[in-house]
Amino acid sequence: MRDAVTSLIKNYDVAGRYFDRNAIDSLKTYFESGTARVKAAAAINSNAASLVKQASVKLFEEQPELIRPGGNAYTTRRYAACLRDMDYYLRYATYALVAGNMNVLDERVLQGLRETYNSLGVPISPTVYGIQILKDMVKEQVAAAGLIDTAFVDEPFDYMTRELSEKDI
Ligand SMILES: CCC1=C(C)/C(=C/C2=NC(=C\c3[nH]c(/C=C4\NC(=O)[C@H](C)[C@H]4CC)c(C)c3CCC(=O)O)/C(CCC(=O)O)=C2C)NC1=O
Repeated sequence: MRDAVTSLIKNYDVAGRYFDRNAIDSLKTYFESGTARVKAAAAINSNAASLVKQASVKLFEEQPELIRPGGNAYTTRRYAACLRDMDYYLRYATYALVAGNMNVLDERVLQGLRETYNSLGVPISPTVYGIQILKDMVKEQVAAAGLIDTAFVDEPFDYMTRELSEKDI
């Protein structure tokens, strides 16, 4: 698992080089945005359960066939699995936000996920839509916590969306 700093070090170590101008600039950017990252994580953590709940309500309102007989989230067990997955996406997104690097998502969330979903018939496109709903709700939450620029919050959610959708749909 890597963060913005360890991944930079790794790249420069492989080349046997001291940090150059680019490296220093990216370190600066990372440390200057540090407080905002931590604030965003705090805003998410204190509302995680309700963010997941609200996002799933919205998903099922817009795509009610998911929770009807024949839908993949039909039955209490599968409904609960779906909410649990949304919770995973939210929690790992906060890790990636704080790390300033998406590596944790590759290693802990995305590896083998599409194959698992495909073999269980979990539909990718509504899942991706659920991740986007989560993103929008998180951004509102983070803005309400007083952060003005919330654009950086997009990255982990968009990353998971891209990686999940890539070779499928
Ligand atoms: C931490 C990383 C991690 C992830 C991401 C993860 C996902 C994950 N979701 C699963 C199932 C599932 N995932 C869903 C999710 C959904 N169904 C829908 O219709 C919706 C679109 C969607 C919710 C948004 C459902 C319903 C199942 C159960 C499917 C089944 O067993 O038939 C499974 C199969 C095993 C199980 O049921 O626990 C995995 C591994 N597990 C992990 O350890």
